[in-house]
Amino acid sequence: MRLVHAADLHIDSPLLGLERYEGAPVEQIRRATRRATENLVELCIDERADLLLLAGDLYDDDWRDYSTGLFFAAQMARLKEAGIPVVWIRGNHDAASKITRHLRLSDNVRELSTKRAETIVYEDFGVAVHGMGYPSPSVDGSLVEGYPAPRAGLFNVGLLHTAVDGRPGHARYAPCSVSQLVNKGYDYWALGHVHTREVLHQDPWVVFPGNLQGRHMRETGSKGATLIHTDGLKVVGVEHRALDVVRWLKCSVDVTNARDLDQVLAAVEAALNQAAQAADDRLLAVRVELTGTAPCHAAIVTEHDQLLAEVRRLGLEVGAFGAWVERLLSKTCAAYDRATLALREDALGALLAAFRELESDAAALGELGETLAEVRQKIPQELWRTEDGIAYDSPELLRELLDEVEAMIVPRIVSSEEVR
Ligand SMILES: [Mn+2]
Repeated sequence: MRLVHAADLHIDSPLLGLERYEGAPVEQIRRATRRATENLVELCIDERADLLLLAGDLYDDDWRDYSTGLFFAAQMARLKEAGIPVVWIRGNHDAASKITRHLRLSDNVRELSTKRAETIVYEDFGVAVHGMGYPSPSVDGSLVEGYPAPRAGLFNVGLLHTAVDGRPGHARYAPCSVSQLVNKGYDYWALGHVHTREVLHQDPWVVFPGNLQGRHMRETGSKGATLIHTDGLKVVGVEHRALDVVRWLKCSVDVTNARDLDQVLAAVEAALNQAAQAADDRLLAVRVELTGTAPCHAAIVTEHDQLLAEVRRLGLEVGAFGAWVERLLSKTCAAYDRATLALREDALGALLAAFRELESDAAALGELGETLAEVRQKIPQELWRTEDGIAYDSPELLRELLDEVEAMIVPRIVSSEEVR
């Protein structure tokens, strides 16, 4: 028997952080969650799955119109055509109280109650699915105790949307422990909610398949569904199948040997091609980070806009579908010896000495912070009054800023023959 387990489809979720620029593959990205859902249906059909399990958050939010529901209904009808049943529960994103529009789905699809845990038995292939959906977006108590006892002689599956005992970045809904799940006596726990794939226990299996399609830079890497192979009541294989159409990733490029921007671009091009290959030529959504002690550090810093446009141009050509370049971060250092330069008895030596003095002098740092606080009153609040806004009174942050400023100024002063 083959079961497919997916969760967190988030159909029609807007992928975040996508700045529009000329040539950017905006349309492919906009449809990504739908195309990943189509891939899920194709996986079920190709693998001749006996059952598709969907563990919540099928929809990202209340539908803007019926298009979202019609899309999903069409996919369910394809599975009906192939004779594949589907069982699903609601999660925090598509809780009963949240979704105001409704569409009837084909009769191969069953939704488990949001009032109490219940069981659906598939006699023809010997599976009992137990589960309960979210009536409202926040379910703070544990649901596991209310789940029915396993049915003897059947393969028992628990369908549950939960953060288990807590996962970073995920609201702590329907908390429970892994041992609680294991002790329930089911053969497989098909979980949803956490977007990173994770196998929490084997035999019995407790699995987060991860979401179907990454939605922003914190959801990098391969995304998809879990395919379960069983032999009677025994699980003989559990495998991840990639179904995403846009692959988010951070691409770090070491440009230690780059003497000019042409060489930087050659290194970026090679890295992007490698990344596209590793992603089986999917469309990439990529953050490029330049690292290393680069002889052309000054050009990287001063020509940032030009370099970003060039990297985006490279992105248009990479792999079969190209790459959308989210950001270009320059974390390179200048190839000069700070200690030697600081010993010089000229303006540059004095400047470096001043930087060093400032960094180690708490009172001077405080004064600098006060000066910057005055500047702060002249800039819009949203630039600093946020969680990752600039805290001018933090000595660590001021030291970091000084390092950045030094890395910007010094390479411009040191003549090219002095840069080693
Ligand atoms: Mn969720």
